[in-house]
Amino acid sequence: MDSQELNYAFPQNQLQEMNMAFENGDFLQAAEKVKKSLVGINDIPLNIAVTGESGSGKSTFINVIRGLGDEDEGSAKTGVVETTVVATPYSHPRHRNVNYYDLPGFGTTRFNPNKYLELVELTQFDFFLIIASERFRDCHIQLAQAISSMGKKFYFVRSKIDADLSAFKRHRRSSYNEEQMLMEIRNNCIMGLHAGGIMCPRVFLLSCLELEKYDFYLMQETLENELPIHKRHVFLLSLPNIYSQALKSKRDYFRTQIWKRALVSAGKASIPIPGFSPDSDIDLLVNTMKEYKEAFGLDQRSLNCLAKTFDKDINDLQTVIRHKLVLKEITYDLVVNLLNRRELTAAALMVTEYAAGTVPLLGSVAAGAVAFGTAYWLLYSFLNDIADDAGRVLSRALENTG
Ligand SMILES: Nc1nc2c(ncn2[C@@H]2O[C@H](COP(=O)(O)OP(=O)(O)OP(=O)(O)O)[C@@H](O)[C@H]2O)c(=O)[nH]1
Ligand SMILES: [Mg+2]
Repeated sequence: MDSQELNYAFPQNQLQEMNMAFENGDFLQAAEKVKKSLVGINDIPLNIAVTGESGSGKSTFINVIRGLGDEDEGSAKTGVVETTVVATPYSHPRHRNVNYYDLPGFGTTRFNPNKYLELVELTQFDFFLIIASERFRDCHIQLAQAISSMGKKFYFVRSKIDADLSAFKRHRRSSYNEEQMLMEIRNNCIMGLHAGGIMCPRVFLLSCLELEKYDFYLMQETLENELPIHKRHVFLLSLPNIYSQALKSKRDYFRTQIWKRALVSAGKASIPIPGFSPDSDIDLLVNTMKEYKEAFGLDQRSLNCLAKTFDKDINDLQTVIRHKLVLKEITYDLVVNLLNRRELTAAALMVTEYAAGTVPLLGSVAAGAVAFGTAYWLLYSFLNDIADDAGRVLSRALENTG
């Protein structure tokens, strides 16, 4: 490992952040301070209201965005007959603090948006998603205006794009052009909202049957950018792993957090083993590694779901996993074994030395500093392996899906 690699693994901005944590204290005080700042991402509420006309695909969307199929446990009921009659919260299977509220569908005639919105406690929502299928209608404008006038943000989702495209394909055989069709649909929605006085509306074209296509990534990016920073990561981590950018964004986010977890877990260390004392926080490392595995969809439940979504065999998906550790159950004993590996110790010493160049106080508790480097390198390399394998599994799942 050279300094360039170290600089990549532990960028200067994170070292500076860590230096600031040491501002008024030694190693143990810094670890204590960082521990307090590690607000569980699972404590930050994110409430998203999903609304739109009956049958537009609200419940289906709520299922797919939570990585669930229509028949999975905890899924919202969907169907061709009207199904959702009261606002119902559906929490994310891994992030219970992320709730999608399935609002009742409304009819397209004699729609009274204010009366409709009285049914729900508006203030609790971070934003609204208006789901519309087929053509743009007056009720969409009225709803968008009512939501905006109450000071809430909305995003307009034009759903069932797959159905539109196949209809176009059938009817305009010789002149069919997918890009052109998508543009027409998008412009129709934007112009409709403009006509209703909504400036710069955010419009996304989606298909719940092929969520990874069309504007889903654009929607993810836009929502992420427009959410307050503390909610941004909660949202990102709750997204399904169905396109490679989501994997990359998750990996980048987790990377920025490694030094904090490593510092806290090493904060209790008093003698090196060769890094960790029995009272160091190995559980934190165990939980962090489990969290990575779930966030990247490589736990059994998520792999099953992915296999189902893309109609693939789970065993086949697993054949592309290169890092053996990724398939193992993450336990306390496994982590202790890993911490004792010689290769890890050598890398850990380099990380420690490198970090101490910017954070001199890191060495104030010598064993702690070694434990820090060990934990850092363990999490860093595991995260890389997981992200790498998750990418490979996704490519396999997407093979031959068109
Ligand atoms: N082709 C296609 N069908 C979809 C899509 N999304 C939903 N559907 C179908 O549309 C029908 C209605 O979907 P729901 O999710 O139940 O619609 P809803 O908006 O929750 O309906 P209500 O609860 O009655 O308001 C179901 O048969 C879905 O399978 C999509 O993206 N593409
Ligand atoms: Mg419904």
